[in-house]
Amino acid sequence: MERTLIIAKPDAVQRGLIGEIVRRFENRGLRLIGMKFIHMSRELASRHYAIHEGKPFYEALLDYITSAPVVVMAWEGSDAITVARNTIGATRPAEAAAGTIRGDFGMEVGRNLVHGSDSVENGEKEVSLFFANDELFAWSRDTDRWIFED
Ligand code: DAT
Ligand code: MG
Repeated sequence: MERTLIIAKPDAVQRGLIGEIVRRFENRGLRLIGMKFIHMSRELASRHYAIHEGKPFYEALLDYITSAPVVVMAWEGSDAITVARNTIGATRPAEAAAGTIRGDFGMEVGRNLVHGSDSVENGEKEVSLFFANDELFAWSRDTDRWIFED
């Protein structure tokens, strides 16, 4: 099972899209293992986006992600990284396919609504950056055998 960190970013929260975003991952079949409502500090945001440090959009990205509360979630599933990235859509909403979150609700890259981890390694790292072990739950759903083959 892979793990991915999903963030409903400030614009998603402000626009009342928390439920819509959660619904899409639930519908897909991913299993929620952690969730909280936080207002990210600049320190935490800079750790989360460390790989983008020095890029022209870096400061604006930190301003945006720290501008208002967000919902951080950890989701688990087979191929969770790929499944979540495909559910979210391309980084630039203008290029995101219809049917994806960004393709259905977004217009601009600096307001692209959702974060999803981009690799198995980063999924593990990002989940542990935002969640303590006792904030994550290993549980099985009664529907798991109808969603996962093994
Ligand atoms: P993603 O969020 O799809 O994983 P990323 O990791 O490349 O994309 O970048 C992180 C965020 O930074 C992205 O969601 C929006 C912002 N961003 C990326 N490229 C940008 C650019 N060229 N101009 C402005 N913002 C950008
Ligand atoms: Mg990324």
